[in-house]
Amino acid sequence: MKPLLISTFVLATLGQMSGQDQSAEAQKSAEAAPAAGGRCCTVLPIGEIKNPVFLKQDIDKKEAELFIIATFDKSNYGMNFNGLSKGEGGYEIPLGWKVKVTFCNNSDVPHSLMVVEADVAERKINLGDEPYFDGATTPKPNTIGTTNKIEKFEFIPDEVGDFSLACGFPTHSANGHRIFLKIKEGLKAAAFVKPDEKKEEAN
Ligand SMILES: [Cu+2]
Repeated sequence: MKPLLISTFVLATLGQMSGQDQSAEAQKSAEAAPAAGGRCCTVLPIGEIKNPVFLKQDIDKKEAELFIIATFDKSNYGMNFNGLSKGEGGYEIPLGWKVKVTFCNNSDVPHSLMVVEADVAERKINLGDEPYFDGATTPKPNTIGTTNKIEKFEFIPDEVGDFSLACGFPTHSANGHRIFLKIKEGLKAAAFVKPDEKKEEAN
């Protein structure tokens, strides 16, 4: 019985390896990603590489500037934005503000960024190429993705609700490559919220 068991195990292992070429590749690339803020440091304000700024805002002008980096670190196999994934953490933006996004992909794996409804981001395998708000996406988010390129876009959310800043590359968002975008009425300022700061920001 023993040799049979061994060969079955080997076959199973081999099958698994060939079937997972892509994710192994993704993982390898994620592991090869530079330290936080590394290759994408040019999208961050000068001097802020060690303590990166993910949000700047002008309350009088009602403008928020978001700096969002795909594969910021190794978490969630690199499928993270600014080190956050699975909708745990993200941005809160007051209704009607202008949102300016600077996006950079810090890995060789294609990633993109688009705004969709939170429940869609969580479930849908292919998010399509139409963002929820006009203009709220990198170019062709579900086909090209972007690799080592800085993309800028802006939009004005005109509806309150729970949205996601999600990676449009097929399967990524459902696998956690998304952070939240909450559009709120009566909010005085925009916020970048990490999971452990949730309570602090809730006011
Ligand atoms: Cu992605």
